[in-house]
Amino acid sequence: MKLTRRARTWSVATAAIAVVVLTSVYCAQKPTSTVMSSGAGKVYVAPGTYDDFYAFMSGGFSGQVAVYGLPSGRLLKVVPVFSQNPENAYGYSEETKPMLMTSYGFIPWDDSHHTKLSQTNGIADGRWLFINGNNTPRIARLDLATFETDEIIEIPNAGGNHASPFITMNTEYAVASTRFSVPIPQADVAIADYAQKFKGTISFVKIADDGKMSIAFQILVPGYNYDLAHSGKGPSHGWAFFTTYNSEQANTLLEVNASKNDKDFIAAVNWKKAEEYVAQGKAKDWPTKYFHNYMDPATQTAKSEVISTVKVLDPADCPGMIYYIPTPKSPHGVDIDPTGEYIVAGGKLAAVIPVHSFSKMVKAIEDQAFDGESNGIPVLKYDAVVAGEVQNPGLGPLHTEFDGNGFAYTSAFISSEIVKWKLGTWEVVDRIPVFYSIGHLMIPGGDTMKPWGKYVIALNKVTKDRYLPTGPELTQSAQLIDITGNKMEMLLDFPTIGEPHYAQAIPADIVMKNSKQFYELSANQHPFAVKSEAETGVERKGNEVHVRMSTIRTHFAPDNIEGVKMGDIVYFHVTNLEQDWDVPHGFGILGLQNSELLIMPGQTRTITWKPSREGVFPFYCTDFCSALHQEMSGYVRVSGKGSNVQLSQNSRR
Ligand code: K7E
Ligand code: CUA
Repeated sequence: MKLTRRARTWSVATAAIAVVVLTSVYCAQKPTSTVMSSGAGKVYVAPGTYDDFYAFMSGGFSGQVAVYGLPSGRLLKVVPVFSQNPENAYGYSEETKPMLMTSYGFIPWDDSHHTKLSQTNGIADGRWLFINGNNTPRIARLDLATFETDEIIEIPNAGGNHASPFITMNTEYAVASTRFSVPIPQADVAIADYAQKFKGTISFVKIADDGKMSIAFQILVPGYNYDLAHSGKGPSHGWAFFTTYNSEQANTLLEVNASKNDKDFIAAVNWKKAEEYVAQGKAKDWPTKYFHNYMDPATQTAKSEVISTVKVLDPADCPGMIYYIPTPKSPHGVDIDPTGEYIVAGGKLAAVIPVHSFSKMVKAIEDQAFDGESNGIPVLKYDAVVAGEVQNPGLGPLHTEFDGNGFAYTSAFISSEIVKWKLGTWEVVDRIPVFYSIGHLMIPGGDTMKPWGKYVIALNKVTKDRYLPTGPELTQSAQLIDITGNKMEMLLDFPTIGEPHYAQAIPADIVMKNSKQFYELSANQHPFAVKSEAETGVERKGNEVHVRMSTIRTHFAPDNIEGVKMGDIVYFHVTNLEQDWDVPHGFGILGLQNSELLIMPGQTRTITWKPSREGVFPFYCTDFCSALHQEMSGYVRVSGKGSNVQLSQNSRR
């Protein structure tokens, strides 16, 4: 019976694919493979066994990070970063709301593109994951012991934090630059004055030994668009590289007006020199306002600091700090090979992939091999810096990663393929179609000094005809490709959350050994924490009712509360008394306007509720925690404003 049904499903699916193949513009590239292809064994992770890698994919406009296992493509967790998430009350609970505070107010979403793992000696170390908020400029840090967002810092003087957060090889800095130039400092000016009044900034965000971020300094740069970045490594450690487009400084119809110049630039920034200039007092303290939000580990509550000044360096005062490398044409990605010598640009409108040489760049600077300057910044001679050009690299090259064996892999957006080429000879040695319109690609460790290789993942923008249709919006998609042989081999398609721009992966054992199983109840210093049911209770402060509640399999304490009145705001401070792995409890009450709570063992979480009518309101645990989960419930009685029902509860049993 089962088999028959399955066979029928397959034949329907096959017929559907046949129709699509006949009608699709992509049909020429469509492979005939099915689940029975040779890739199946290579991605099969048997039930009860683990994947080899964690892959951290940006969620794009979902503002989240999605964690997948490789090679299976199984979704392990979605971590909310810039977006509120009612699944676990992130951004709704009183403890996490401050994480989303910015100088623009409370911003519960963002467009996040680039995940970056912390590094030690140029190798991903599994401590933290960083990710940018593009729209409201921010950088977040996730703690990989808990897979939770631990810190978010706002980037001032920026008009979109796209080229971010590109970590230096010992996690000294996360570098970031503004995608859009804007008046800096912001001002009410005519948009037509773009070329005179708009500027960009490049920011260096210092990362302390405990992970804490602070803005060390910013560099004021000409008003181009700064697209992507990578920090140097090995010999190029101490430098960071940023692509630019719109060196035309157009402020309208950029598709035409920012595509005129044959070459734009890669900005090469000597940040060690910048540090010296800061130490010499060359930076000016500019008034500004930005938020720095971080989890206080003792109370498990996010705190917001508002910072009112930032150090700004002007290249005019700082010779030798920044150079432009001419690069065809409107380059998107800039990627540094594992040796730190080659600087690969993804010139999305260029016919070749230009590869610059770091050592030639240093020599060109010594020799003063300049081609004039652009808005005060010296422009190096292209021929003095370029190491080679990859011919026939596919149309619309965007991003490059490396396998550590001397090969580079570049995504080509327009021709929907990954092109493999050899560093040094620049010859293309293999290419594979991807489905469709690839943006980033990712090799585990593929932008570090020690790629783990094995796979390349294509992160695709379009999936037309690859999956069962789901209405106007189709799933986003990743594809897993084996790169262990001479020829790339397509293994697996799997859907992703949001739009995955970039991703990073790391061997599982580096991360899983640090994984936290629960929070120590004895270390919980939350002001409304309870360590036992004896400490639970209710308290009125004006129209605020504070409930100190505990939860443990399989009851709440208290579970009957009376004396709440219309006009009150009830704060449910719920402590999960469990000290065991994988036993969160939930909390929801009829008519709760914001979100349920999900409370990890040992943690205290607070949600507020404003009763909207008189009556008796059930609350219950939302997470099926035990055989008596359905019994985990209680009632709150809400009386009229003038009622004389006394505030009471039944917990101290
Ligand atoms: Cu190419 Cu935002 Cu890194 Cu997307 S970006 S693809
Ligand atoms: Cu606790 Cu269900």
